[in-house]
Amino acid sequence: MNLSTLPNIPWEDRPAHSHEVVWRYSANPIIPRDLIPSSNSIFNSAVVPFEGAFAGVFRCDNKKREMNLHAGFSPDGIHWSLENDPIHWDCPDPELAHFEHRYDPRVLFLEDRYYVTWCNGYHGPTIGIGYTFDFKKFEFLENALLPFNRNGVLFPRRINGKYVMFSRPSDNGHTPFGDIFISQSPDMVHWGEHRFVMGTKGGWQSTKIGAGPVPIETPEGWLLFYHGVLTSCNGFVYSFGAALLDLDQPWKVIHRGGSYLLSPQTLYENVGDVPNVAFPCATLYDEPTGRITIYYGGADTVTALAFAKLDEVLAFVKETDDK
Ligand code: BMA
Repeated sequence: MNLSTLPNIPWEDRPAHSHEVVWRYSANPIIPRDLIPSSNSIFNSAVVPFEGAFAGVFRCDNKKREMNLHAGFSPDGIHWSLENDPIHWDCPDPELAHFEHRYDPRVLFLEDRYYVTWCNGYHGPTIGIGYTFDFKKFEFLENALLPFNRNGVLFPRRINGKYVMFSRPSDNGHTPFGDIFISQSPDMVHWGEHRFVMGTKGGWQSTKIGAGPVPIETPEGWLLFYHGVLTSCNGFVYSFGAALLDLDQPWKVIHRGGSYLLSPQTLYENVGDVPNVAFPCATLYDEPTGRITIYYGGADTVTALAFAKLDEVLAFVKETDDK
């Protein structure tokens, strides 16, 4: 088996005093809200290895407070240059050019191209799917599902011949509920065979949950980082945890961590346009070392990094299992 090798991903060892399974980068946040002239905030964004370096799709809310997606490039995954103008999507059907909002992108390389999924405004939020080969020219494929839906996240390969995607049916507002489902497709356009994966639980994940980064394939199952929301006296609190799903039938949960892995506890997670949010949208994984780099949005304002080791996350979901 070929190991997926990414020796150049951002990395920092766990601080000596820390017992955390997921620990933060000491120089967080890596992307400030005003990195480009047009931005009010840059957060909940996704990155992939690209041409020996890194590329990504970034959620930038502009100074009109429109939510849109921008392409970006980085030599090291930490220092980013972002396009000041949003991505232009080529749409074969002009109906798809309808713009309400685009946010919370996920990106992955699948078969021969980089696919992007995001929360796309089409008479309410739903899941948009598009692709690019070079992060310069982007093609809109389809709205995968009916509104209202969010957190569309593709698996990085076909399973039993089909493309597979997580999503989280929702409402048209700041949804006070939400469980994770899977849908399947023969062609990336027509989606069906929907299956329930998992729902809310107590505490940090009691209001709603949603898939985070593209899942990581391990010999033991698909490792999914997902966000969980608690409703406090002061509003929603977004943390994230992890679960392990069956390789062939990924709607079957093998283990589900009972505690969060990271909850908003630092200034850049607690203070911003939406306080108390840590929202992961991407990971980079180096299989030989087991290193995982997690990209997450802080307080709907900035982009931050956290780190973990695969074996420790797997041990965590088993030891704290609350399936
Ligand atoms: C969700 C999404 C996320 C955001 C979160 C907290 O509904 O809009 O982009 O981070 O709310 O505001």
